[in-house]
Amino acid sequence: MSTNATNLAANNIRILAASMVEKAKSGHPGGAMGGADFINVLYSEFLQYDPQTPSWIGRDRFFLDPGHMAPMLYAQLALTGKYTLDELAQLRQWGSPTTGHPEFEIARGVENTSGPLGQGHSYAVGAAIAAKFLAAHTGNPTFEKETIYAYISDGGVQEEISQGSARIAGVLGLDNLVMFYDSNDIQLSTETKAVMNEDTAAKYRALGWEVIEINGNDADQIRKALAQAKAVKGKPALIIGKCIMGKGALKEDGSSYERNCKTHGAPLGGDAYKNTIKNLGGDPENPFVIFPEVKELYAKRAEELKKIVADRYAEEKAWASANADKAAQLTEWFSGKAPKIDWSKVQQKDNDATRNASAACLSVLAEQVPNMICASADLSNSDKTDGFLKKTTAFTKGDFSGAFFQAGVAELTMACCCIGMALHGGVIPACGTFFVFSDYMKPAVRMAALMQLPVKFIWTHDAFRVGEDGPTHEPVEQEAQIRLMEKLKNHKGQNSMLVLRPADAQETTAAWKLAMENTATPTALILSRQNINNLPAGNDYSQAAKGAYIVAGSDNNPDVILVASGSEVSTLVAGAELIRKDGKKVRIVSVPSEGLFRSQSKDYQKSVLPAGVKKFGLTAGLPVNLQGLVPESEGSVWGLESFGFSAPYKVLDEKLGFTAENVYNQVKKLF
Ligand SMILES: Cc1ncc(C[n+]2csc(CCOP(=O)(O)OP(=O)(O)O)c2C)c(N)n1
Ligand SMILES: [Mg+2]
Repeated sequence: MSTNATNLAANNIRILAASMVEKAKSGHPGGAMGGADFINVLYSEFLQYDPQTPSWIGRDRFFLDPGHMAPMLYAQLALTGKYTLDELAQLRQWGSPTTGHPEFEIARGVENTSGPLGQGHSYAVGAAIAAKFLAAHTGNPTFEKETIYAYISDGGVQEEISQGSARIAGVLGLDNLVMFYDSNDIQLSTETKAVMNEDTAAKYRALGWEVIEINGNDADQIRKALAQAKAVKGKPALIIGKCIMGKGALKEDGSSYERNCKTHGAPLGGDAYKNTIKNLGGDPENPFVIFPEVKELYAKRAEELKKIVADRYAEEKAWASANADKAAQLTEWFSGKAPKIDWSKVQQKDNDATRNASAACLSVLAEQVPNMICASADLSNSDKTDGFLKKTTAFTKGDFSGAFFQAGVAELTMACCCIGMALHGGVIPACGTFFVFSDYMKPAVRMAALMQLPVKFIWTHDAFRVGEDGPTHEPVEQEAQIRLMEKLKNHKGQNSMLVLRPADAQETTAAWKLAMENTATPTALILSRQNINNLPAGNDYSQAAKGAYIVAGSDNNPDVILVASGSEVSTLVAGAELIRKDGKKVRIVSVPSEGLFRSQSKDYQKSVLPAGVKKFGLTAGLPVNLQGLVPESEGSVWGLESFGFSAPYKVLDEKLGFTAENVYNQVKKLF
């Protein structure tokens, strides 16, 4: 590789990145300019992808963690033809594909949305797990050859999630993972030394990584380090590149503008910009240009890739013809279509806790969905993901023949790894923990929703009825928080998430069916720890698919409609008995998902909850959970207004008013 052309290409990336930000009058030039040498060597010499088929399943994947370095990625992808120069010039503008931070779009070579620091490189860990899983479960040699690259910066290393991701990558010996750390000693508001003085290399070595330290602006050292990192066996590799923030930048007086916090998040500005572009060999009046030598460099790489990809396709084809069934299955897995499941195989016990009912579903899913991966953050026997685990084995270093991912006590790491698996494609990830700890996962859930990834979140111990553990473990406001994601629309105009809180064991099967059929967004299942009485006999559970429905045994022309989700529905059923004794007719509505219900026709919504009929809602969360369904003018909602208290749950039910008697008393007040 000609060093001149390589360095020229890196400068070309710097020119484009600085110019995008200058034109947008907003953005982050400094980091992008520092990282240009690495990304350029990676794309011009190492990354294996098919320029014609960006979705090729065996491609290497590049996960960017610091999304603020978007201009670096866009400039790089312009050199490989995925963005036009005009598109670069439209950075951060309405309707432009060059959004402020990169947004997941495989066709353009953007493997993940990034912005919240720390998450991006954790997706890479999940993707590396998915590749190992697919290699073990299909035998297709292409997955053995795939390398997952991650790019992390000081901010990502400082984020706590880096500890969890590095631990997992080390424990599982993910030698298909190569991470570059852009260590430029500068961050947004300070130099890094003001906030970190750890020995990062020693830290990652202690976590089981191979660590290589280089000058991150030296193409030759980058090249050698990448070759060395790719060859490492049995552990992930970290290349720590000392990079120069704002490399090549000059101030308006012509002095150096390198290693300066000011270049982190603002245009270089005026004469500083002009001096910088000239210094890098560009024309400030016409900066959106790809130099002929750089075009040639990438044309040459495109030719090399043709050969590389042709060989890989031939290898995949040979495997496919020798393994026709598996090949057909693999195509199905990567189609993203919902798997075919025989739900009649699920055996539910009467009056069971919905977490147990979920285990019954997971047990069948483990048998019937061979590309499903289930995870737990050290609670598998309590969140009942062990229903899945009992049918398989957990991943260990060198053995990915099972399908369970023990994430350890690291909920955000677990969620991000599952997102990474979904981004990789070919697998269906699910993960479980206590609902109260969904708080530790929320930033990842939001990203899964933004990226429209069908990750399944299993949250058990759904209410104050975890009583003995006390208020630290009692979810109260969590349901209200997560249901906000049902109200938020994604870019396709769909509810950004499906959130289901089933009312009994059978409704849990219906909820899992909806979760598995939902390939468009993440799904949450909110499940009880305690046993719940079955809904009345004859209940038509298929109606759960409408988000809310009239429970069997309801009276026609009701005087009052009782509304709840989850275990509170059975409390309403008990309360209805008392209300009927007063000669009133009662309807009970189970609402596993208000979001789904609001997506039904207005006629259906009105038929279930007609206006003008008195209503009463019961929720073990904040009253707001049901206030959209029970207008103040028509009734009242009984909910929880505090963190909860420590006591056995039956005592809490009494003290907090979650009893048939209180339902009766509250409804009586409406008349
Ligand atoms: C979770 C999260 N917290 C805060 C930010 C805001 N932020 C963006 S970049 C940055 C500093 C990053 O420093 P570094 O990673 O070293 O990038 P560099 O300045 O070197 O480009 C911060 C705090 C963010 N994007 N994500
Ligand atoms: Mg930095």
